[in-house]
Amino acid sequence: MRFAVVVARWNAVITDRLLHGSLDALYRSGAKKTDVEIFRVPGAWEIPSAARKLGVTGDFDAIITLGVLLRGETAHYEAIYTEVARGIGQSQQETGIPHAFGVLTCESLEQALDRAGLKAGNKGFEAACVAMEMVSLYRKLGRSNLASNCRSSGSSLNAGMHRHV
Ligand code: DLZ
Repeated sequence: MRFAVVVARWNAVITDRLLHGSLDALYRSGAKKTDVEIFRVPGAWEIPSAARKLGVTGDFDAIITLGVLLRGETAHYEAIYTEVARGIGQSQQETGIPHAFGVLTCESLEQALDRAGLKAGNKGFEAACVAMEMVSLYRKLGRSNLASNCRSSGSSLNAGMHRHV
């Protein structure tokens, strides 16, 4: 599995921790350093366009997006958040490559720290786990789609239904 991690520099004290969590999850699960590439962008706003650029290269099986938006300190917080979330989702749909959403939206720096490894787990770690799970699922679906195509050209009309992956 090959992963791109897109990480915002804004609020780096938090995003560095998220990145650390993501790398921890990937390496513990057997990823090699050469399987993971890190791409830094100025802020969360830039994540979707970078993710899409990376997605269309076809070089990666999944993209992990990491950033932090702090409500109290971010002008037009709702507008930025909505656009970032929409853009990441759109990139995922358009490229067909799973994008794990690790962009925190927090009320305060303290809350963000909690979610970046202090008290409430590390959302970067969780995003990386989601990315690995989705790559694995896509691979299974890819195989089972082929299998069901073959079956449906045979006798059973229901081939491929009730599959559990
Ligand atoms: C401008 C801005 C603000 C106010 N707040 C945040 C934030 O909380 N988190 C974040 O990742 N980025 C923030 N930015 C920067 C924008 O995402 C973007 O990088 C700049 O507006 C330049 O396009």
